[in-house]
Amino acid sequence: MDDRAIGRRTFLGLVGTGLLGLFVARDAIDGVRGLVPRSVQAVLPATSGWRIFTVAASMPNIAPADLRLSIEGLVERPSTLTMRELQEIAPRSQVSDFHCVTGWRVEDVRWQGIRVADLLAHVGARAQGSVVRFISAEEPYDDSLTRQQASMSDVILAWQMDDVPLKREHGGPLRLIVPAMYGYKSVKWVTKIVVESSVTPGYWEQRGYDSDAWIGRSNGL
Ligand SMILES: Nc1nc2c(c(=O)[nH]1)N[C@H]1C(S)=C(S)[C@@H](COP(=O)(O)O)O[C@H]1N2
Ligand SMILES: [Mo]
Repeated sequence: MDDRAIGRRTFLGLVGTGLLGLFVARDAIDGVRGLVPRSVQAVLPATSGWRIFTVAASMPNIAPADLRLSIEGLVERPSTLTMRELQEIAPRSQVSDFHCVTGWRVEDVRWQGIRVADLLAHVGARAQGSVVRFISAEEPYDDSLTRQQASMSDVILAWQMDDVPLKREHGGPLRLIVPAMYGYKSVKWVTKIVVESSVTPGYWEQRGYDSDAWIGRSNGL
């Protein structure tokens, strides 16, 4: 059985069994906060502390070998990179905590990926490019960081989590990680990056959340 089959069976299994109950539970919690729409699905894994969030009816299913990351906009060298090409640029490991704005967090997650700053240097991001937008294969999810935020040393595009290839439900093969900000900035299933000169409000910003999603300092709603 290949990875895709496992992924699909796991997902369908979750849909078939516990998801309805979880919808109800989450609607109750989010009703208090009054914001997270019903379209958001949360699947609760047994003990890990993670909740799996998606906004579309099904998760993208991209094998690592099929990944094509395009980087365009205000860059000297617009590029489409394979996973192998991406992994050869400047791989880096880090340990960081992950906080969702709805209150859960996971501590000491081990990530491997590439610093966004290194990737921007690789494609020659231009000085006028003051905003970096990350677009998910899961439409219509996207989010942006200022160039300065994107250049923080722990902002990475990750392909490995806790020593295994990033799982599909966590945004594999490639997701953004922004440890200093709430999880909604950490776009899963990233397939496109655009360097721009002004902000396009992201999926959650269009629904009222702060663009500067600093943990403990942003609106959190
Ligand atoms: N494409 C996509 N990325 C996403 C989301 C999503 O629904 N779709 N949810 C965000 C939110 S609110 C959080 S807290 C984290 C959750 O990561 P996880 O699903 O790996 O637990 O992913 C973020 N990135
Ligand atoms: Mo979140």
